[in-house]
Formats: sequence, C-alpha cells, structure tokens
Amino acid sequence: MSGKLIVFEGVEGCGKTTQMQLCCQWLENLGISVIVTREPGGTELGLHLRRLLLEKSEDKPVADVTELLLYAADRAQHVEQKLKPNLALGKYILCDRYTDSTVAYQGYGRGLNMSLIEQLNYIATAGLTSDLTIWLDVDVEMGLSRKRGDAVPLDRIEQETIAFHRRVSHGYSKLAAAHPSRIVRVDGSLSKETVHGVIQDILRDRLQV
Ligand code: Z5A
Repeated sequence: MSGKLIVFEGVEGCGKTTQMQLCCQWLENLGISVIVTREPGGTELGLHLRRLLLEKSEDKPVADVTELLLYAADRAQHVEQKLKPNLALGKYILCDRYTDSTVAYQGYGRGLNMSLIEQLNYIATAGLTSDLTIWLDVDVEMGLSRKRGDAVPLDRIEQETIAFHRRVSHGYSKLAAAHPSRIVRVDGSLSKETVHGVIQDILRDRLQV
C-alpha cells in the first residue's frame, strides 16, 4: 500500500476535529490527495453503529462487551471498505480515532480484558496499523470544558464520570510509552495555530511530506 494512515487520538475535546481540518487543508495545498474519516461512523453501516453506540438510553444501557464488539464491527467495515482501498490508491488518510481508542476507552476506561481487545483489534484491522498516530494530550477537565462550551449535548460516553476519562487519559500515556515509533504526543492545550505548526513539523519529520 502506498498511501499513509494518519490517526488522531485523545480524550474528548482534545482538538482532533480542529487539527484534522487544518492538516487536510495544509496537505491539499501541498498537492497531496487526502481522505478525512472517523471511527465510529466512517462508512454507511458505521453511521448506524455510531448512533447505537453514542445515543444516551437511560433504560437500556449498552453492556461493555456489546460496546466493544460494536466498535470492532465498525472498524472491520471501515478497514475493508474505506481504509484499504484508499491506501492502495496512494491517498493520505486522516482518521479520527482507531485501535488505540479501543485500548484506551474499553481497556483502560471500562477495564475489559486487554488481550481480548488486542485480538479483536487484530481481527478488525487484519493487521493494518497506522503509519503515524498523533495523540493530542489535554487535561480531561480542559477537554470536557471545551466540549461543554460547544452548544451540543454531551453523548453517552462524554457523560461518563471524570474518573473514567482520567483512566482513558492514563491509557493514552501508557500506549504512547509502549509505541514511541508510531505514537507522537502533542501538547493539545496550546493554541490551535501552535498545535497545527507542531503537527506540520512531525509530518515533515516522520513522513517526509
Ligand atoms: N470510542 C470508543 O470508546 N472506542 C473506540 O474504539 C472508538 C471510539 C473508535 C466518539 O468519538 C466516542 O467514541 C468517543 C470515544 C468513543 N467518546 N466520546 N464521546 P468522537 O471522536 O466522535 O467524539 P469526541 O472524542 O468527543 O471528539 P470531538 O467531539 O470530535 O472533539 P475533538 O475532535 O477532540 O475536538 P474539536 O471538535 O476539535 O474541539 C472541541 C472544542 O474545542 C471546539 O469548540 C474547538 O473549537 C475547541 N478547540 C479545539 N482546539 C482548541 C485549542 N487548541 N484551544 C482552544 N480551543 C480549542
């Protein structure tokens, strides 16, 4: 495959969407063909799964293992239908969340079995890993307060406890320490423009764009 898979990760409100948009414009100005996508919800089937996963339902909570399997199903479809074909065409793919989200949220956040998560990630991706993962590191409180400032209701996972989001954040720091050649930490608390500049430098350095 000749394209590149660049993933953006982090806790709620860390600035993934903002940075992906800036990065997309920058890469396109360099003449690079870019696809922007996300998990969950990067395919038609995935949009249905996203709704099931993120809608708040007081009386019918989603069981933790069900949640894990739905994220895996979304990913399997995404990899087959969108990621692999576009990588084969040589595109740069900017993806909002991928396998590390499952380790951070379902593994560190929910406490599900890590080896089961790794197996499911492998099955869903057929071994496709990111070329580079940008981890936008912000304090959980800062991320959530940014989200609360957006006039959009918080979804099911955003409404989890602060302790849950702190475990997720800790998960990202463990992942970054374990995979230094793939995951790069960026201080997401800096201004949008500064963060974008740091990401440009990383892409030049790691992917020679
Ligand atoms: N999830 C999971 O549990 N397991 C999995 O395997 C996967 C996902 C794949 C959907 O994620 C949920 O699915 C997510 C994890 C779970 N949990 N939740 N909820 P999502 O990516 O769709 O939703 P999100 O994580 O909440 O991201 P978001 O809402 O798209 O936020 P963001 O992209 O990180 O931030 P943003 O939209 O760019 O910025 C938020 C606000 O902050 C906005 O007003 C910006 O203008 C502002 N902002 C951004 N950057 C800055 C800076 N640098 N300074 C100041 N203000 C800023």
